[in-house]
Amino acid sequence: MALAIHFHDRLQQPHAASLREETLRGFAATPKQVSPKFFYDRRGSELFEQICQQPEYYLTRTEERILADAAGDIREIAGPRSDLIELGSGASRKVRLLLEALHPASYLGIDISEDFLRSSTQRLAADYPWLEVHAACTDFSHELALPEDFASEHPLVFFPGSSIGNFTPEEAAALLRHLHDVLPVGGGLLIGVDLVKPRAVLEAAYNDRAQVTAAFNLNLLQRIGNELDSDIDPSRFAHHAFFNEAESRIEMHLVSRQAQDVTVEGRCFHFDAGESLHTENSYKYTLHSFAALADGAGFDCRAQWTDPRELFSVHYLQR
Ligand code: AVJ
Repeated sequence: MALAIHFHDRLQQPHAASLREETLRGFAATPKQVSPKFFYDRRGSELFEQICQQPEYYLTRTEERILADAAGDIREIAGPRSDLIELGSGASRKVRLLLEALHPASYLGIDISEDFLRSSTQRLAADYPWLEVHAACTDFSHELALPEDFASEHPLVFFPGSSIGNFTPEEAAALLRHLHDVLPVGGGLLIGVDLVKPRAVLEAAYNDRAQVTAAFNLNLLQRIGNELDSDIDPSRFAHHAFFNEAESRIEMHLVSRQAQDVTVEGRCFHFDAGESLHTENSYKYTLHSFAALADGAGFDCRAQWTDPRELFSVHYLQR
């Protein structure tokens, strides 16, 4: 049997070019920074899957539990749906619960990591022969362009994993507003959002004992070394992650272990000893603060689910 994946190359982004431009711009900025979207080359996507299995990283496990428990509710409140669109689909594990609960006719996975997207959508197509599977490799952080032959009257967008946390609240509001505007009336958004909690629990999740998160963070430098003309040496940097309570976000940094000069694409950048390269923000919301954000973007907040410890939340928003 042929597994027909509709792969929408047309939507592809010029990755190499944007990595080059954004790295040069970020290294020249004060403080130095690079966008977390560049974590996800193949190795980075694999490391992220490993992070999700670490005992300290409660997010994935808890979200899966919430979705499994809420599947019946979700079917009642959000279903029936003809098309399911997943943003940041990664390994596409959690969406299986929704595919089984909602039984949509088609699925569109959108992710920035191309080969990861290909293999995970292929597995979905193999496991769900009744499902029409589409894949689009694109950076949806600026604009969500849907393939033309994916016109959908009853779409449900699934945005799991608290990936919305990578955006500042202002950017998150703009992204939600954009999603609201591209959805037809009645269209739904099911979104996973990590919650504020005691510092020790948050910081442990981003400083796992097996140091997978450290490897994930440092892999960004490896990627810069692999894909760009650069002499950057990851062993000269250290992983640093902490909760910035005033901003309600985990921050991840790569701290220069020594004073050093790094060359990228013919340009030289100086790092002082202890100077940091800011690689990620992961914002944490309360049930109330997220509902207010969604409401401000024009959505109708129809339902929220959480776990007994209120570690994580899933929200159903409707246009
Ligand atoms: C995919 C953005 C939700 O912020 O928890 C995991 C990425 N970074 N460990 C998160 C991540 C470090 C993750 N998100």
